[in-house]
Amino acid sequence: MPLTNNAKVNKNTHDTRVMDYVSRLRNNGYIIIEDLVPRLMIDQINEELRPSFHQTPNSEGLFWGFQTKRMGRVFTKSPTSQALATHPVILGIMEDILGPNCEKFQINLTQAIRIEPGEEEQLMHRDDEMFPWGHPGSEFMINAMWALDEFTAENGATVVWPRSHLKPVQREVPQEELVQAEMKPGSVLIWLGSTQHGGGANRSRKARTGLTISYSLGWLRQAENQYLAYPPEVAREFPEKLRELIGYKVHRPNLGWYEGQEPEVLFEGRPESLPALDLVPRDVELMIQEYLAGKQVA
Ligand SMILES: O=C(O)CCC(=O)C(=O)O
Ligand SMILES: [Fe+2]
Repeated sequence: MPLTNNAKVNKNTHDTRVMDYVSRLRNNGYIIIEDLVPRLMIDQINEELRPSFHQTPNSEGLFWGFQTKRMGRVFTKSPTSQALATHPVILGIMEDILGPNCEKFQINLTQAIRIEPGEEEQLMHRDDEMFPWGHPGSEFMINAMWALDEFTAENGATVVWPRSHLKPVQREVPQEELVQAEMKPGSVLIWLGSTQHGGGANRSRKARTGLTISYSLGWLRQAENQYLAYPPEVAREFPEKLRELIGYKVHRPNLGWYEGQEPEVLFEGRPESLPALDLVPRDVELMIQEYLAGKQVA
């Protein structure tokens, strides 16, 4: 008998705004939500990230570029960015699309991306290409790119191929179908893991900065190793929802435990030995109870 919770129903919040975003996202493969957070919050995030950007060398790779800076561990570098990750509209969208295929979705990575002048257009790709298992129609992950700067066609706004999530992946893409996510700071571009896109070329004189926070099914490996990025002594300071999203909560049944317990026990120190617990969903617990009761009667 499988211990997975197939009976799970969609826990959508039924927020009509979220439902409208979800339907556009499913149709077009991407959406832009204008001004989702105030400009002041973005100013604060930029301020917090300034020293880290200053220290970070350019990325080195044909895919990640040579005139681009990329930084992980963003929640420690910018505490204010934590609220972007747990924004209720974003979580509502993730719950609706990823929720039905996992017990809980998770954060896949954080990356602040600064495309410097002179950077070329990134290879068009799907973010879910790292998962070597095609499963058309079900999304593994979804990406949210928060504009920390003005995103313009000239400075490298993300290039998106609308509706490409409905087609096989291809590198030569029809230029006339591409759109660029021009948006103001505080707006967010969201695209499906199966939507083809890439960073734009920066033909301006100023850098373009964005913050990606992506989410994935809770039973997949995360791209950015969240437990190394945020070990228990760091994560214990985070809000509870964020700790859960980065993985300090078991994905039931039985994925991600520490000594058979919820990893959050580590926030209280490192106990020498602990009893292993059944970490299964309630319906599985009931099923086991019923099975054992039936055996006793027989
Ligand atoms: O920087 C961007 O606009 C997009 C970057 C991207 O898609 C990636 O690195 O996977
Ligand atoms: Fe990407």
